[in-house]
Amino acid sequence: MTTNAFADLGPVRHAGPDATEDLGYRWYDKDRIVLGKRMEEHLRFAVCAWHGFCWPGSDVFGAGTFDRPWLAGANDATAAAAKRSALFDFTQRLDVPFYCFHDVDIMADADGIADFRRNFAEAADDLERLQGETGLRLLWGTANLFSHPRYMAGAATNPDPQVFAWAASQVRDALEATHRLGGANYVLWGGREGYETLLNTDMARELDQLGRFLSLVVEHKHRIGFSGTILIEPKPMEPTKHQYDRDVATVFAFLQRYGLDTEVKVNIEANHATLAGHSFEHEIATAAAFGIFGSIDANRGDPQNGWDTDQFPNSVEEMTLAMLEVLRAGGLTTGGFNFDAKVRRQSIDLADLFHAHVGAIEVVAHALLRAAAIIEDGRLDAFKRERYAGWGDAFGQEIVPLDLAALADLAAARSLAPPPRSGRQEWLENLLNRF
Ligand code: XLS
Ligand code: CA
Ligand code: CA
Repeated sequence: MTTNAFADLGPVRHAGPDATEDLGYRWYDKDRIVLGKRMEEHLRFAVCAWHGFCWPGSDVFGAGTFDRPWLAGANDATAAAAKRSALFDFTQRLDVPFYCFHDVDIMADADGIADFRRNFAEAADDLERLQGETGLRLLWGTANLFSHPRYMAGAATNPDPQVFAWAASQVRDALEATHRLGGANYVLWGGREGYETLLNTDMARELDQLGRFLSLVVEHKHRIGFSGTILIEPKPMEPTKHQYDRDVATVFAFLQRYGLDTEVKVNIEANHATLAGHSFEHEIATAAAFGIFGSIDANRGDPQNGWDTDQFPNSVEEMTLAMLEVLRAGGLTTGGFNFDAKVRRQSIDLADLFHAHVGAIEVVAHALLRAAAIIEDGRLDAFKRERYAGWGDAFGQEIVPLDLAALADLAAARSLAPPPRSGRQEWLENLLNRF
């Protein structure tokens, strides 16, 4: 599967630590065994259809700056087919195993429901053909329930039940296509599932609608026999001011309330974590603690900007902290590292798309090697274990069955005076920096 667009860009391959070419991997060596598993299986990299292949480089002040051959002309069937080919060709040239899409990314868009469904079905058939030709796999599919004006007041949470039904139509088709294409996961991101002002919003009703919608999706997943994971992607704001899926902890409470906490996991995006005032690794650790860690959207925000800049990850240090939590969570199962990131508006060359992805793949691979080395070294984890060791000794065991009054009496009877102990954060940070 090749298009002329990329000419002599790639294929990108592992070229060893002393490689001189820009488009070669120094760290990412897909067959290298790390902690007993091939790097490719640890990381399960995916290219997303939307940022690199649909976004034309526009912003709120200006038109698109990218002159992409597959964006030429109207959004018709021919342009959509060219875009799908380019996506597969690019992903193959990067030697990455997976891709991800929203329904509208890969099809000729249409306003009417019958045309929309027909165009999507045609596009899904073509994806099946492309997967067969290239061996590329689908990490996840999703439906875009936020761009069309009908969704301006939400999809599942819309005050108008007709919009709720429209969203059901899109999700039914996208979920069934994901199943047919052998997708490993299905994602729901609630971009418009939130509100701007309580003056026009019945929050309790909207949350119930969202809970019902998600239950319907889970029910349908079982009805069609889809064995992939349903993932919710938390984000606190943008486009709506308050989004119901604000962060991992909020999503977990929501899942529990609607009885879905064993059915649905989370897709954690780095920049969404930081927008919520958390670190990326905090969100991964929270999901692991609740047993709902699913997948990763790898990107970064801008420390001086308060919005979703979706830049490619470029800090090995930050990624190492996240990777440690991924490994501690037992690693990825159905999930992967999807690059939900876009090049800057001035990066207009097709080569820039390659540099962005290659750099990000290298950062994640390098972080994996560092995190694995930290785990193999063992000192960091040993310190943590030792910190809680009291719970395993005689006193710790003795208090496990006691009620509050018995505990209080015991503390008084033994005149407990626990000695303060250092948390040794600076020593731990120094230890980390040695890797
Ligand atoms: C937007 C989200 C979106 C989801 C999929 O901020 O990141 O792209 O990943 O709908
Ligand atoms: Ca995302
Ligand atoms: Ca984003």
